[in-house]
Amino acid sequence: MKISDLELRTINLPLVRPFRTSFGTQNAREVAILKLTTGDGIVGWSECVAMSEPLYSPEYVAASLDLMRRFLIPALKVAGEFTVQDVARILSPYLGSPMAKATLETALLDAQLKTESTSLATFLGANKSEIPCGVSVGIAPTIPQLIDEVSGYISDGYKRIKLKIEPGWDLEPVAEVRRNWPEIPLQVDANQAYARSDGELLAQLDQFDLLLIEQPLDEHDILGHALLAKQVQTPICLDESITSLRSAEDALALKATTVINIKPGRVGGYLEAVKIHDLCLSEGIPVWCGGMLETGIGRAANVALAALPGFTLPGDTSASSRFYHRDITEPFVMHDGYLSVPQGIGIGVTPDLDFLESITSHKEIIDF
Ligand code: SMG
Ligand code: MG
Repeated sequence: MKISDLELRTINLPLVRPFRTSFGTQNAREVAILKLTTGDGIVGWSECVAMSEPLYSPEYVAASLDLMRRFLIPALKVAGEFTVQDVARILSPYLGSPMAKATLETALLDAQLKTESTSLATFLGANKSEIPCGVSVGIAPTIPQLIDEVSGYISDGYKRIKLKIEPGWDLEPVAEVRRNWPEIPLQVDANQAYARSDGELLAQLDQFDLLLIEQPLDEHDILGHALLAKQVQTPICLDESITSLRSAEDALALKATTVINIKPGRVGGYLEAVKIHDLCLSEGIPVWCGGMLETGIGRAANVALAALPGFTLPGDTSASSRFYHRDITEPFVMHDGYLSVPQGIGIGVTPDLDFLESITSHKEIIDF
């Protein structure tokens, strides 16, 4: 494949309600969107999952854009003609920034699959045409407000609830949700907010029959997670710590995690995500697809990934309406708690260009 030009843009979408996690509150989603045109005029789309600020990960929107512009895109220009399988290797001299790398690889993948008339789901190895959906619920101002929000999601049909927790917002909200819905599959996500010394506190979550505790400790604290896993009965699931196949292998070997949250952007793209899936499938480790408040572009690709056989737990693959009044693609609408896997070629969706233009704050075209 030969690239003719790339269009990088930044858009801003308001959230339907503030989303509070242990590291901050978000009221809107700033997203970098990439449009890639090949020499044959085939267009590929992708989005960068980096957030506006380096709070979830070291990467953030402006940094990803800078890296793409300054290093990654020039490296692709030098490479000239290549396939999507070559992209990670071409970009590998530049350290870190898996989200920027995933953005480039995914747009190329969309374009390449369009030329091959194949859907992303088929290409990745999906064996389902619909996937069960979970929803991630932010830290609420009060417990009654949390119960109200969860109640809405349960009426919407969500199959699994994930509660964001932090010190001071853990045992009580989890107890109340569990009391109201004794049977609902429930899990929690701390986004690194606890310390190794919090083992006893976290062990008290065992009584609520949770599916897992996601990323309780610092992303670099693999040993801490392994020690914690001996102290709590609830499975530990790593998110931020898993940045590659190798880091997944290490965390599994060290027994720091027994479930993995796979986010393609965090691991450098869908090809690496499939490798982690394959490793976990062969080792009997359940995986699920994480979410980064994606627009329809990223959501389409995530839903395809979540349709692979090893994704045995519902992911943070919610409907467009979970975060957005209006999505940039046809909205993802849930039916009985399931989303349909896009069947079209490539990622299977394209954005509404007029709407995209109306919410664009920055746009640049890079010729090859
Ligand atoms: O897209 O449904 C979604 C968001 C899911 O909680 C979610 N993501 O740590 O898993 C996580 C967070 C990262 C983004 S929080 C701003
Ligand atoms: Mg998480």
